[in-house]
Amino acid sequence: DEDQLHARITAAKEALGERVMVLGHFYQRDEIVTHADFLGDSFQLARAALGREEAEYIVFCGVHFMAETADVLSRDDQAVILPNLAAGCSMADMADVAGVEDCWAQLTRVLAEEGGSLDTPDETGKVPVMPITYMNCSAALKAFVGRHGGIVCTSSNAAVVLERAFEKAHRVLFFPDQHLGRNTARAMGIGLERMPLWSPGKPLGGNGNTVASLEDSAVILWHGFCSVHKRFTVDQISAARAEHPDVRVIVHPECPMEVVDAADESGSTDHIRRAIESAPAGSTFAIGTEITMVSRLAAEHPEHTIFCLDPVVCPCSTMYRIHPAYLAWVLESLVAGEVVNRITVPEAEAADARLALDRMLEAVP
Ligand code: CIZ
Ligand code: SF4
Repeated sequence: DEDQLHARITAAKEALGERVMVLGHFYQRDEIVTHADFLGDSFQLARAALGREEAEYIVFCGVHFMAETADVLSRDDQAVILPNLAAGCSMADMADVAGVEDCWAQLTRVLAEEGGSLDTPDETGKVPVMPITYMNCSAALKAFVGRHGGIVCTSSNAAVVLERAFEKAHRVLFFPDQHLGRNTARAMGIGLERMPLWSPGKPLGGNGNTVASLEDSAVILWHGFCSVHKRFTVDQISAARAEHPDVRVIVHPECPMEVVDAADESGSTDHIRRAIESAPAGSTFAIGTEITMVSRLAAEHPEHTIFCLDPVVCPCSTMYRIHPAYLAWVLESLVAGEVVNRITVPEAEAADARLALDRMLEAVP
């Protein structure tokens, strides 16, 4: 049962001591978070993976792309372990290398008619297109971005990364999350008419693929989305305001544009956490992000009223797959000298992915 699992995890962690570091994402369940040496968003966790030199094992309680990123950034002799290999991310799965290569090839053909190549600077010194990927994607895609001069971003630094990109590129191809791309670009003053949507497998300019030419575009948006954040609606915000006139509505930028518009502010999970921690006691918050995190914030801050915008509780199903039984199993295996569920990114791919991650860390130190 739950108490037994808690005791087993605690004992295994104690036996391993400094040799193991357990990382927990904000969306992980409380029974996991209580064992985390470090809790954070994907960006903070990527950096935490760099931080603990004596750790031989990094047990990543989050989803697959996050564990891959930790492997890319950590030393070769540090093993990154994902307690349940079935913990993926449906948004990350919406962009694969074959699809993005195909997009790149089609855009190259469009450009070839105008003469040039996508990642070769023109007479202005800028490249026609720079690929930008949200952290929520496979290491293979980060490698694609690295090879083509692009940058990784997270929801806490997307604006800074896009600014940096436009210093060196006329336009960007942004994947996998259309909403983060659209919300960030719009906040920079880029008009919707300059943000065509790329639907993989669809012909240029047809069937939902609104990219007709490069000419008028600034941000080409990949069609991907987060199934959790896509559920939030403007009606939910109206209902929250009707019931709590003083409510402060904060949503994650993975939410649709009209939801971000109707909210008081939008920001990363860490932004949400800090906004709540710095508010005067007695504040009321309606939050548009994953329920597990919202419930934890509500429990940690009894001085405020905090609730999730979506009344139908819907956790991220893949984050939820990190059950304490898996954490107990991987830790006990380590105690027994066996490394299970190790996530390894091939070195050539890791080297290219690191280029794209390093450009982010350089833009946002
Ligand atoms: O939706 C996610 O998976 C988020 C917010 C990840 C992260 O921590 O940036
Ligand atoms: Fe992926 Fe959305 Fe879950 Fe985050 S909350 S891991 S983007 S499905």
